[in-house]
Amino acid sequence: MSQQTTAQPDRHYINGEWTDGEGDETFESENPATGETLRTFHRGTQADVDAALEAAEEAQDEWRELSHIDRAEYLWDIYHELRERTDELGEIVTKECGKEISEGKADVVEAAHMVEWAAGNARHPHGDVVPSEIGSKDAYMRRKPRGVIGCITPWNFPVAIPFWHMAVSLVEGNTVVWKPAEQTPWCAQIVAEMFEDSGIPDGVFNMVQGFGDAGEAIVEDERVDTVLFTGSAEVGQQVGQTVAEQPGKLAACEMGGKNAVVITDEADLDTAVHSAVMSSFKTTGQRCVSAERLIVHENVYDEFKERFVDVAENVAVGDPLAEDTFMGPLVEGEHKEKVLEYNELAREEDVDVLVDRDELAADEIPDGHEDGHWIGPFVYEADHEADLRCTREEVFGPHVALMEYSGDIEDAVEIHNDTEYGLAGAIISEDYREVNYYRDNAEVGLAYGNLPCIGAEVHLPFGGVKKSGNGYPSGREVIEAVTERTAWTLNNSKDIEMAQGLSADI
Ligand code: UN1
Repeated sequence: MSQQTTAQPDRHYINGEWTDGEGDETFESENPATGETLRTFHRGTQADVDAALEAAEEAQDEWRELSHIDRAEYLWDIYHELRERTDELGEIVTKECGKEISEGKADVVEAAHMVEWAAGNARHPHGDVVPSEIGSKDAYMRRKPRGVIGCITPWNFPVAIPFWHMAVSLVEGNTVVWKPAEQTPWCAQIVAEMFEDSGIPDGVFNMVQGFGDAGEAIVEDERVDTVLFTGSAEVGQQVGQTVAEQPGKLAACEMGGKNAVVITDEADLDTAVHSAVMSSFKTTGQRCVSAERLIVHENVYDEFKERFVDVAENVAVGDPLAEDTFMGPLVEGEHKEKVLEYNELAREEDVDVLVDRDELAADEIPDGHEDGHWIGPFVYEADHEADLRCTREEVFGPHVALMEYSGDIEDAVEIHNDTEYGLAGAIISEDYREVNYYRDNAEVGLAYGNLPCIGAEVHLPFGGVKKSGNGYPSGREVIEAVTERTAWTLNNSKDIEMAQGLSADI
């Protein structure tokens, strides 16, 4: 594994070379649990993105000539490395983004699954062969790579999400330019080292470290054929707009949510409490699929509230490297400020606060972790009818509203869907009619029954509706965003016969 043993900052990986890039600024990555600086990196500029795109374009012709199986060979090497180094890399994920250690490792495992899926598909290709309406014709669909794929990824899954974007793109014959999140550059450095070790041809994979300006340079450049973006709704909307102004370019964006779990009066309350705690507090609420609304039937409301509040009061917040920690810190100080502001907004909006762990008790913060970005659960009761900002806007933290409903499943789903977002959600009920009603009517891309609304598997589509996204930059659906489909029709006769009864007489 790379150790930053000298004072030299880590570099970008462009055209098969490690480079300082054109800029002279550097930035640091921080351990959010301790505040310590982990490593220093060169900050990418537009000129670096330009060099990376030039390399990616150059590499296109030879890369697309290889078979899927030959391209997948490079990814199999990476797959084995991810598997062999899961514990070590999981620890680095935890150190750099603060997720507790089982989550750090799961991030690496999810990356391995994605690579396995993409590379495995090379041996198990699917296609469309369709009968022509004319007996003497054959017709089928051929996929071709779109070209250069720009990948912009978030910090909360710093290993898995880059592979969501890149594994399928590369196997399908595209070349990539990747701008990782500025909060997790060390994880990105290691991923880039894996590509280097795999011996993938120069220019096929390029990585430029940096901030939003480097991401913007990718989105704006006409050499990029598809942009894959996972991140905030605000930035995703800008990406979508910029790309829409460039004819022929595509964007697949997956953004945030104001996700909800519906708990009906047919729910098993053990399942309900467990699912709600996982949905709201795992990853300290920092998944785009995390739940910030719990919609609970009046008949079970009081009992659920008592049990949920009890767990929220006691759930272990602390050193993410310790095995018994449930919630690590928030990713950075600026983000903690934002979450605290939303908690304050909720108080100003006059909700009933049930759990307030903004200030952790001194004995909850482990020694040596005083500078971490700590926060505990914030739980409150809010009336859906009151239409409060705190129940409408995404917070991305352990901030959750309990909302009581009366009536039947239709009433619950109406509240569930009354949001601009539509990423993930869950229903907890033992009544299959309610569960099926939810499945068919919940306006979300990821719906769960008797489960938390987090924890998707990579071989399923992952994306949202409404403000949560305009495509699927993940799982098997990436193939649609990174390939052109040519409809190929071949005449097996000497005569030309046309479809739709069109006359071919001349
Ligand atoms: C995210 O929420 O930002 O479904 C990604 C999950 C993970 C991926 C989450 N597999 O919870």
